[in-house]
Amino acid sequence: MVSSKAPGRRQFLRQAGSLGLASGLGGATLDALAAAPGTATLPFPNGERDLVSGYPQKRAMIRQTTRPPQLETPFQVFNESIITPNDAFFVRYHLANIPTSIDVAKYRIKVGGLVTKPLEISVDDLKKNYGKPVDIVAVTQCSGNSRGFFLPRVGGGQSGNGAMGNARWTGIPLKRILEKAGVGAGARQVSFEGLDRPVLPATPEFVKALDIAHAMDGEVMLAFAMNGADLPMLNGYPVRLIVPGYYGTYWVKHIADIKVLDHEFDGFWMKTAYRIPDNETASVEPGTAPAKTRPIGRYNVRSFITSLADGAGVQKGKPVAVKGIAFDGGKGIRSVQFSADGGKTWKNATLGKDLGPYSFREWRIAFTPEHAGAYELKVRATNNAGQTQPMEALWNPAGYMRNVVETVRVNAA
Ligand SMILES: Nc1nc2c(c(=O)[nH]1)N[C@H]1C(S)=C(S)[C@@H](COP(=O)(O)O)O[C@H]1N2
Ligand SMILES: [Mo]
Repeated sequence: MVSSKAPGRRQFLRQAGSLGLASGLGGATLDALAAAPGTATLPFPNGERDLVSGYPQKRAMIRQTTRPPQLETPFQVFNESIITPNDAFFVRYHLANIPTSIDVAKYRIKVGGLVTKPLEISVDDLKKNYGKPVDIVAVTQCSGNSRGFFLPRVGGGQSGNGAMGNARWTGIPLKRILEKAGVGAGARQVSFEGLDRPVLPATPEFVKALDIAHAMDGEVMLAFAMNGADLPMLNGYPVRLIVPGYYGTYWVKHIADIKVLDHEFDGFWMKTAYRIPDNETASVEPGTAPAKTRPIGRYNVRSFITSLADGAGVQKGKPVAVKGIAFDGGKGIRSVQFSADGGKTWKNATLGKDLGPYSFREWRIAFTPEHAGAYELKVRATNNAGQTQPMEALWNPAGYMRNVVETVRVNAA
């Protein structure tokens, strides 16, 4: 949870207005735009962060890094709505040379490699010539979401739980595009690259790849809208890849190059980075290294209490309406259980509206603290495959795929 000296709404509006942030990044440097008006404290040692207003198309966000911009969503946003608003959606980049304005008239998505008919697709083309656009509600979650909670601590961005978001994406299934291009026999993978570039030539470009069958599954898509609006610049304007159920690393932003390959792609961001222990739980004994790794894949099951912050006070004898969110990698959430006694006993929560298997699922339950004192509230979700969250956190050296029953402590008086 975030305890913040957040700037008031009025102050934020004044700052945003004076900087003229309505469209694009306007050539100003991002660091100049984003003054540091407040602080947020993530609940682990060294969790102090700037809470920054002024990033284009963004409300006050928790800044993890400046160059490239990495912004985390303040956790209370997840209690406001099951869909994460575009202006609160987290931002993650690897390379500092990111696009700050894009001329859509000139923008093209190149489709090449092992295809019979290479394509150059404009945004207009994509919207008009590839059939009826489809909608999917899907969570984007960074592999390193919640990394700051790993014990022993691990290197990398020390995120709280806000490197995730849930949006309604509109676009064209990649399958239709690859079919039009004509995938050659012997195709193994498809690689994806955006418009961002490294600052130094020695840094590998950010290129990701999916197996051909996955790329053609009809769900992976090129999205041009997010929650009914253009994508914010920092979330991949004008078009990004959507890979439902898979960690955010595959959701390439400002997509520019799609290549069908006759081999397994072996670039840095597949072969070296974003790999997990190659076993069922994607984990190893804390402090040890895995013998074998594989590329990161689908989300595990997670659930959170969003309506109560750790350390909150509640009233003895008075029912508290507790709510939160749950999600998984695409099987869908079957049930959510809640415990008010540190996990000794559990009750089923009521699930909210089903927005599809890739969406956040809301849950609710009433809890009455009968006596004064400390309560350890826990939440545990189970998906339709019977997978759930462990009581003890799983560990891996990269701090990916945080997986544990989450706890919120409250005091009744
Ligand atoms: N072009 C580009 N796309 C990218 C990245 C990047 O560095 N460059 N980072 C990926 C990672 S690791 C994540 S978690 C998601 C984050 O998406 P968001 O910034 O819209 O929240 O974008 C993915 N797509
Ligand atoms: Mo990520």
